[in-house]
Amino acid sequence: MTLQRRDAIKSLISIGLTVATSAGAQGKTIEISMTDSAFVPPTITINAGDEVTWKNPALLLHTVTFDPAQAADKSNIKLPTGVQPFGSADLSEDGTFTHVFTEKGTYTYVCKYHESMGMKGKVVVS
Ligand SMILES: [Cu+2]
Repeated sequence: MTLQRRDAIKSLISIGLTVATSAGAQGKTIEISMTDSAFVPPTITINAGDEVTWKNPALLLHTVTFDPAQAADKSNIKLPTGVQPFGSADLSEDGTFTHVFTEKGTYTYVCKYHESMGMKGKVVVS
C-alpha cells in the first residue's frame, strides 16, 4: 500500500469517527417516518439518551401514542416499569414529534387513528 493511499484511508476513517461521535454525550437522533398506515422503520433499537423524531409526510393525520388509555387495544402499548404514558398531539402533514428515551426497556406504540390497520411501532432502548 502506498503512503498516499494509506493517508486517504486514514482520513476516511477519521471522517467516519467524527460523524459517529459528533452527537457525543447528547445521544443520537433517530428519525421515523409515517406512511399512510405504517411507521418506517417499525422497530428501532437505540441507546438510552437517544432522541427519536417522528415525521409525518403523509396527508393523513397520525399520532405517536405511548398511552394505553388512548389505544383501542391496550395490549398494543408497552412501557418499561415506572415510565409514564406519553405521546404526540395530532400530527398533520409535515408535523413532527420528538421524544428522548432515558429509560431502558421495550416500548410499543400506535397511531391511534390507524391502530386497527396495523400502524404500530416498537422502540427498544438498550
Ligand atoms: Cu395514523
